[in-house]
Amino acid sequence: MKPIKDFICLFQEFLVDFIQTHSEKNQFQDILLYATTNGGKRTRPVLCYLFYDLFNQHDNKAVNNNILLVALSLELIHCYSLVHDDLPSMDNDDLRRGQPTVHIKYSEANAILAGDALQAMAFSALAALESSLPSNITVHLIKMLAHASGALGMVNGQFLDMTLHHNPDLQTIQKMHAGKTGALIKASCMMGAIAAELTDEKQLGYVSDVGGLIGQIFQIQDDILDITQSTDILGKTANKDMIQHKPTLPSLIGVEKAKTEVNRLAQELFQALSHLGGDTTIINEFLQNLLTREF
Ligand code: GRG
Repeated sequence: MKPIKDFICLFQEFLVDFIQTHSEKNQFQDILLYATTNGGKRTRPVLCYLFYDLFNQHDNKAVNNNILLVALSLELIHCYSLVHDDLPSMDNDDLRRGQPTVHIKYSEANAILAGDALQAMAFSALAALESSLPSNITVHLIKMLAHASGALGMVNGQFLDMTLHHNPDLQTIQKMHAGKTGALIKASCMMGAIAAELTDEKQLGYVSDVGGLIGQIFQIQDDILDITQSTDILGKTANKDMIQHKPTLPSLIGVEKAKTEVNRLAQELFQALSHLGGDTTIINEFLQNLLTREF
């Protein structure tokens, strides 16, 4: 397999090329490129690639077009969600990845349109798999992305977030997180495995467990970092949850207990990972890095 940083380089080139060939060369294309190439960590594409590589049985272990398309579909959905989340009617943020948010730089109407276009483009990326993957797998991937990103996944999580009352219980917060952040992260792991043509239900169940735990950890870390890290390092406004009186796990139980919860979930995660078999060294390393992330 290629080291993660090589995959990310290939992925960035592929993303730019896909956007340039799927939009007119005008200012709108510049906005789409701004929204997608302004320094994201590419966590979802990398997870997708790692799980693809773990289950890929073909001799050719090179990064191929198929996995780049699947990884791209996830990142396009993620970028659209960030552009819309930053809008004044949602989280109302001026800064993302250390730069002005899309609506600040290009206007609110353009940010809405860019999010819309990125969402549609994600499904074009998956539809392009038709010529090189069995059609049942292509349809499975399209259904999975629609489920994870739509009214049963990310959008519902965002709705719950926006309508949360002031004193939610832990269960409500967990449900909101599972939708808003967890659904797409879990889908990233699952879609990598499915693109590698994994069909064993038991194995897919383990991948789903691992993806679910990564999603939970990722969100709690995000909420801890919001409190403990500076705006400069985060690249987005720090202390946003407190300013907006948004209930999060660390605001409910305190930062130290939230860190203990991350450690507990991490142990569960590595336990679940051990069920997968195969060589999980690189996945382990990537997850260790994710656990100590600073932004
Ligand atoms: C607007 C439909 C709609 C959904 C928005 C993504 C989202 C749902 C809200 C963002 C709020 C937020 C900060 C969630 C925490 C987890 C998260 C998605 C963080 C951002 O993802 P990273 O850290 O971002 O992977 P980069 O910039 O690295 O791509």
